[in-house]
Amino acid sequence: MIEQAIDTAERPGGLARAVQGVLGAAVPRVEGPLKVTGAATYAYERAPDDVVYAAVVGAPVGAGRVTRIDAAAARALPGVIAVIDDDPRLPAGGANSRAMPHQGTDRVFHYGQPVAVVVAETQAIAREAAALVRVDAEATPGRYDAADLPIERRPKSAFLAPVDTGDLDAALRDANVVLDRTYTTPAHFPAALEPHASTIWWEGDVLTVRSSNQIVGAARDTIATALGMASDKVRVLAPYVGGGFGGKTGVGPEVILAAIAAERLRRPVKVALPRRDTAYLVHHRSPTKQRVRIACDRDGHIAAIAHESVAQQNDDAGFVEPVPFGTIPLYAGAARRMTTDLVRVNLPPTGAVRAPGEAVGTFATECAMDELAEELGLDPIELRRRNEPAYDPTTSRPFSTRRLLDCYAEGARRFGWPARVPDPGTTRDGEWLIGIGMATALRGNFTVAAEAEVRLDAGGAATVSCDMTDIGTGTYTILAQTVGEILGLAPAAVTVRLGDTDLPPTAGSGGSFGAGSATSAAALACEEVLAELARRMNAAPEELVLRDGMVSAGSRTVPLADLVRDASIVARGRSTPGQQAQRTSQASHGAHFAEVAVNAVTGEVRVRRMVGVFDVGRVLNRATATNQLVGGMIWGISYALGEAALVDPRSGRFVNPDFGEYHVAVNADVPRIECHFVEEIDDAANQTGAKAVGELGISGAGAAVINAIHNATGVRVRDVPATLDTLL
Ligand code: MCN
Ligand code: MOS
Repeated sequence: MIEQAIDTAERPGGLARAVQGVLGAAVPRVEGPLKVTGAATYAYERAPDDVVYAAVVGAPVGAGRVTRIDAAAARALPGVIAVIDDDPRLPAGGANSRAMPHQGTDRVFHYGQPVAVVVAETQAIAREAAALVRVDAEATPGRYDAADLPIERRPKSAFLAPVDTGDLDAALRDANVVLDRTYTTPAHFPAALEPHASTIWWEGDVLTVRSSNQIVGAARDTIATALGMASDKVRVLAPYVGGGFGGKTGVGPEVILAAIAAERLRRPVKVALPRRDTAYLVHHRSPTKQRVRIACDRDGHIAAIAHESVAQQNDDAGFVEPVPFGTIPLYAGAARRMTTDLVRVNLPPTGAVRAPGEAVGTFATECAMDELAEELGLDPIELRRRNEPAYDPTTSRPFSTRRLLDCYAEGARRFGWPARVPDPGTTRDGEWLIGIGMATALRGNFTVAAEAEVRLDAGGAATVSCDMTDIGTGTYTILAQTVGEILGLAPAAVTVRLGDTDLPPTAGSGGSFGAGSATSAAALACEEVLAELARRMNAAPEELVLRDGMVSAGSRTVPLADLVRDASIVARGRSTPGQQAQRTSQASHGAHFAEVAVNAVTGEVRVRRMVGVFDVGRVLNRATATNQLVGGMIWGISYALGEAALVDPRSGRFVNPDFGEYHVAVNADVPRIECHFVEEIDDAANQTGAKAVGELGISGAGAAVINAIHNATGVRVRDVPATLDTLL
């Protein structure tokens, strides 16, 4: 195995000498034909013999105690096989992890918390029977409305250490200009299109869970802990995932319930959450309240920046939305305070959803920068340029790569920013007020450990395997490209195996570290393959040139297939963050530009066009990266104008837990969106030099839309979504 910490600032030789131009190209998804012909089987699609179906029964109150469960009517329904409400491993749903057992307590943490599971011959019968289970509960007053609740200061969080440097109070006191604004964002559902679904079966004491999940290794460990098993007795499969957006990073309680049912009945069990159940059994993004204070001189040079926020969590879960994450490395200013406090509520857990921290945090910072620019009479881009730091303004670490100024310049040129009329409400098109706005995008780049195996078999066929998932992101394709690039093969000649805990471990699809880490491990495995090929060629690895299935060294050229005719080559690579990787400040960057039209009569907002320019290190695949970033920009439109998960403060129930009333942007809301790159390979990031992409597009995108609304109307929207009533 080739193991390399990311310290060397040296690209693997094979990648450095790559000649094919396969990596980076807009290669169409290699698994695309399987998906459009239905041959790619998702978690719920295979029906093992003898399969039965599970449905979850939830608590009918938001806080209190379950006093009695009467399943007689459910059991009497033809087709019902079992109602299980007595297993000590039943998950608690809300407390700690959603999968962990409630440990004998009858306490209700949140509405819809699982209390029983119904198993039946069909899905329809299981769901009907679940509705027939009578759950009696004693309700106690619930904490549902954050406005009335105490604030826990700076709770411990793995994701965000509070920042407090310099003398903030003095800087705020002494500055010529101080902006002090408060912004709010509501709860967001992850809203993946594919249901949270699993097919689960036992073979002896081995449990197999075919599940729609982003991170199979972590899922295996969670399931094993929840059921009191050894991890090596659990196998999790997720070859295809129809979106996750953070909601599939953990294990839902329905997985544990179905595993318990499968064990008791000795039959395979399928379970899929109805859309409305996802509101309670999947985590959501916390609502936030954010106060941003910026102190600067009359030329806009920032002396102090404070981004203080309050998020929500239930009593037991450890996750804290890292709201000011994106502000930490962004703008200059010696005095800095960035914090998240918590309000504890009786609601389902909050968790990572599409760029935790940055998605909603940049909304506040980037709108505040727009407000500050207006107050100073400065162009919003010029204000940002004046505050572009030479090194990380919080940690003082050097940036690995940062092309933010180029993103502004390129975006401004392509969008036509110089034509902007700064006075709001002055550009009209009939009854529509027209405005443009911009905002910065920033998403941290994390280096994580990953392993991959590469095999070359007789005939020259290559296979790359790891437990990474492809959640719509393009993992299959970029791994085929990485291996194809180094071994001189077309991507179609590389088989990619993913989403199986029996394969080499990666950190999965999360935190936008999946692509960089998995491709790095694959590139390192290819190095070992190259070394072996060189031995078989009696040449030095540096001499090899691989192209179109041929291997050359000096004047000799032989088909790759000939070199592996008698013996396959199998190699493993492992990429780990080294000290050097931790010594730089790493992020992906971008600039968003939006044009909106606001109807002066009705307040309706139409986004007319958007342009984004991004710095993501090496672009692994121009098509899939564009697809990711445009998708993120659409999520920006979505939270600026529509998304809000609302809680009934009397019951702790979500008022709008379905796509009928939880409004995500749809085709009719989305204009022409352009995505461009400022490419610079980042050698401190990982071996392929690829930085985060998946969650970058949403960061700042909503702020660009909101800033454009201000330019169109003169109205400052500080509470998203910007609904009609706020604009009239
Ligand atoms: N990519 C690239 N060049 C880079 C980095 C990435 O071309 N320098 C492209 C590749 O196609 C890669 C994709 O972007 O497959 C995403 O890579 P990366 O940024 O590393 O993100 P992950 O692979 O870790 O995927 C997870 C990330 C997260 S955390 C969320 S949330 C999210 C997202 O990706 N959810 C998604 N994108 C999503 N896309 C879809 N369709 N569905 C989701 O649920
Ligand atoms: Mo993404 S919210 O980190 O899965």
